[in-house]
Amino acid sequence: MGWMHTARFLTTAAQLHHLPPIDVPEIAFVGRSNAGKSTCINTLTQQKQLAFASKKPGRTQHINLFSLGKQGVMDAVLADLPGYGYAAVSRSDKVRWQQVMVNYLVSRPGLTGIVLLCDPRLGLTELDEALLEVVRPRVEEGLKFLIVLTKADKLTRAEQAKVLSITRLHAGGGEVKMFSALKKQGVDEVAQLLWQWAHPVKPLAEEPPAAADSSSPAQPSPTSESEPN
Ligand SMILES: Nc1nc2c(ncn2[C@@H]2O[C@H](COP(=O)(O)OP(=O)(O)O)[C@@H](O)[C@H]2O)c(=O)[nH]1
Ligand SMILES: [Mg+2]
Repeated sequence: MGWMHTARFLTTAAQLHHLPPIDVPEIAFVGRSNAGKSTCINTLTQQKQLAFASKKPGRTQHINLFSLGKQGVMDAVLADLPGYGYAAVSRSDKVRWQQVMVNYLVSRPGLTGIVLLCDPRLGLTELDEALLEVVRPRVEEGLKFLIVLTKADKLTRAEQAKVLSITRLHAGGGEVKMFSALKKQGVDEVAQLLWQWAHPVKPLAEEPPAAADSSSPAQPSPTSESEPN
């Protein structure tokens, strides 16, 4: 989807309070280290340098923000949070990082949705479940939530169907989608959903009165400039 391809590096921060305030919807990508998060972001945005930006020395434990939207019209932000559960990290670093992540997920203003990346061969691990618990109150208040099961190409059709239904039982009101960067499976579906999160349809009550429609002949509107593609 063209919209996702507009992603470009915005800023990086080690602490929540160092992040700039953002006045457009923000969508966070989280997941265990090695779950396939970088590959997923690269595939969705068609830009290898984005995940590269997240890998630069000193930024591996940072929250990296990427802006979305045509030149000069940022309409959403992607936040890439470092993976958790990586064994070769000291305990104190793990605890410090978990605090940054929990603070972010609980209190970041403008956070509109969370994408949790998960390797379906592992399923939701203890750390993923802990994260689900942390965000549950915000999800109940309307925060969007999607679990992306990565590396689908490693599973048979039957295995995919099974892990999808099991994960849906644990998704707590969120959606679950299968994804393969290798086979480009689920790419358009995920991109479409994120577009919808960032561009919610206004409730009918806020639309102008429909009465004008019957009195004036309908004019075909000029081609919209805000199409996703
Ligand atoms: N077969 C397959 N391997 C994948 C896929 N996505 C990621 N991987 C591999 O999984 C490993 C971890 O991916 P990476 O994106 O670095 O994970 P991250 O630590 O969550 O950012 C790498 O070896 C990737 O090549 C996929 O869709 N299919
Ligand atoms: Mg990564």
